[in-house]
Amino acid sequence: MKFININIESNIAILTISRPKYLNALNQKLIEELSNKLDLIRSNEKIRVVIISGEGNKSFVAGADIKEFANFNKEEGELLSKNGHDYLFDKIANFNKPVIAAINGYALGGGLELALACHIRIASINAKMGLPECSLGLIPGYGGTQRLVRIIGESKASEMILTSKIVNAQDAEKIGLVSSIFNPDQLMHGAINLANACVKNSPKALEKAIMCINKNFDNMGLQFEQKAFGSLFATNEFKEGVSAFLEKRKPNF
Ligand code: DAK
Repeated sequence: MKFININIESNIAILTISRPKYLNALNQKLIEELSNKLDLIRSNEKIRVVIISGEGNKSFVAGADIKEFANFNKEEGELLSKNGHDYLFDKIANFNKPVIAAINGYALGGGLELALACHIRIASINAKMGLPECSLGLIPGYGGTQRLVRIIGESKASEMILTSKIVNAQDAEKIGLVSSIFNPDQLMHGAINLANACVKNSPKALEKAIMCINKNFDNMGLQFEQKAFGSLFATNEFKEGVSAFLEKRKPNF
């Protein structure tokens, strides 16, 4: 199965997440493939910037694949969280080149967390973003409780996480969740313009700047999040939340 398309345009690698039937939800194979592609890009000096987007005009990534983790227990949940961090989310956050998320529709749960791990986020005006995990009996497990707070501040982040609120592109720009918004047909053009602005700069300076920007980030918080995430897999509320999604009904907590 091939879930990631890669296009190289001069010094820019455009990675498109392609599982449109499921709104590009992240399963383990997709995470592994994206991780492998990033490993190849890391050591390719010709590539100076990465853009990540989703296939189609409806979704960037609608979250982690709920069907895949529906029957996980606590240990499997914790392991899934750790693997996701190591293979993908931390890899992107600490990447040696700028990574731009071009959010072209739904960025929910793990999908928004993927965008939060990127260094720059832009969105199309039809994008919708949120961390609805608490509505499934879970918490954001791929760094969302840490990175969202850091990016938009505790007040707005707590509101989004605790109410499972979904924000539109205009509000996301206002609160600094994305740096700019575009008409859908202009989004990739906007991302490439940003990428070209980075390409003009010194690659070594960009790598160090990313390291410095990340320096204050608290890894203890991420580890704590992994444990808390895993522990929820042992609860009946998680089973109810996920069953409700699969049965297309509202959960009864
Ligand atoms: N997982 C699996 N399938 C998904 C999905 C998802 N996150 N989102 C959508 N799909 C599937 C739908 O089930 C449907 O499949 P079929 O029923 O056709 O088989 C297909 O994609 C089309 O979706 P809809 O028919 O629902 O499309 P609508 O336009 O009606 O609605 C929607 C679009 C985005 C509002 C809706 O699909 C939706 O609410 N999706 C779920 C959004 C969500 O709750 N996302 C957060 C998921 S929880 C972890 C760390 C983090 C996480 C997990 C693990 N570890 C550390 C282990 C993160 C968790 C999440 O991301």
